[in-house]
Amino acid sequence: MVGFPKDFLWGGAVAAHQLEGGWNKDGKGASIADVMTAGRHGVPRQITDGVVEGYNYPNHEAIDFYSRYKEDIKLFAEMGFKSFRTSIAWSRIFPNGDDDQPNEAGLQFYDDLFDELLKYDIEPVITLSHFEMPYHLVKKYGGFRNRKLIDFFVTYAETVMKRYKHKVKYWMTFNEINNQSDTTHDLHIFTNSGILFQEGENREETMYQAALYELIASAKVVKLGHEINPDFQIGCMMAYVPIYPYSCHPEDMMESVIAMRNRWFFSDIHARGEIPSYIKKYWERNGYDIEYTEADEAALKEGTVDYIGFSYYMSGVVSSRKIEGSRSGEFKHLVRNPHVQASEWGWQIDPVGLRYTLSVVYERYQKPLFIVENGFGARDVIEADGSIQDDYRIQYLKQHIVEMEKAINIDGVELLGYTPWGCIDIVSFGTGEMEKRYGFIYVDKDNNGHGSLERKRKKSFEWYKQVIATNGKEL
Ligand code: BGP
Repeated sequence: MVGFPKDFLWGGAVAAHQLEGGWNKDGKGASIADVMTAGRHGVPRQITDGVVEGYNYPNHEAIDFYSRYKEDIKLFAEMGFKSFRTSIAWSRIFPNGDDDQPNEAGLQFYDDLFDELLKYDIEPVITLSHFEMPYHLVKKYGGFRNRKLIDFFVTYAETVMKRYKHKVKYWMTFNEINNQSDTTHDLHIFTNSGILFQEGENREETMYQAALYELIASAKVVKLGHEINPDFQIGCMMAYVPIYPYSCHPEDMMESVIAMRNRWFFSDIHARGEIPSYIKKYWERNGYDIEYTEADEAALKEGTVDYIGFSYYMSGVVSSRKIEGSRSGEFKHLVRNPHVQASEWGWQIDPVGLRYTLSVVYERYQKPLFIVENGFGARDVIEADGSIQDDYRIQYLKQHIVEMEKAINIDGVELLGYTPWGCIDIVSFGTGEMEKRYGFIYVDKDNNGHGSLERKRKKSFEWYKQVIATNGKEL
């Protein structure tokens, strides 16, 4: 193994709503995440109409990072983190999203948080919106179905980029912006764009309009960020799931190309600065009336990203024909890949797919890449001696790091860093539960919200510390 670049940004990733807690402390307003219930045993999370008194929302307390961040950052520093990805909770800064002035207490919290990271030479890597739009923007404006959201997002981004321009260099705009392309999944359009579908409306047309407004907002923020500090590195953030063809049948190959294109058109716009012809054709063919102006197109062109950030967890398989056991939905016919294992949640474990994704995406955009999420969610068990032997997580991460190294040294990919997801146990996005754990650090809290919140190092803590100390040479 040749190894990693000397300044490779090894670290970990989280999101404000999944770990901070303090959901309404010091002036913070309710966000989208604060009105979502916990899922249970495969039942999807429900979206409540505002905060229902007495309901035990999983994200309200989370793991109380809001008051324990110094203790947690000390643990990240012990592992040797070079970077730490988290998000700024938009509604901590603008409680309603359309407030005339920002909330100073919210701004001060992130000043203190970034100072604590910089004390240990840990580079903050900041997501501007990680499914955390102020809930008021949903109720009053209808989320990103309303063009006004562009200005609200730009004002929020400008406020924090100016405030932290000497503390934060790496930014990204919308977390997994492409996850909303699956319009069969209410949660993703709600968390990404603040949209609650209305009876009888064309869900896909609404999604494309909202997504385009988000992409315009993102481009405006990239341009503005470079004016605030030319050293800023501002990226997009995609959920990349490579979709393989079920067979070498030409129609299966074409189906896999279409499936990936439909979800990756967001990064096409982020990286190239224009609406791709295949999407315009698709809108035309379906009679979608998507509103945008020449000024919007100019904004897209002027606001292309500096790097492509993305999450990688799994790969998928698609068939152009319905076959035994296939599942239809966002893509024509999804099929289980017989060559790979799957997690308890059905996520197909495919380390080689990460190398494939790195190569394909780098060739497509020729921009630096940043893996800002990767990890293995599991029900960790505390042994009789108090230890947590998460060898399965070490195995998963090791296999993916091996493929990353090949992408860099064989395929010539420029990779900025690697921040495994949930570096400390946090609330799962999909389930709203604690027991789908990703962390190097265990947190004593169960699905019912019971526990001391005590932190414990898992076996993977020492393993990852060694990986970082040897810059990826010792896995
Ligand atoms: C991604 C989100 C993260 C994180 C991750 C793991 O979609 O960007 O917020 O939650 O998924 O998902 P889960 O927590 O459902 O296992």
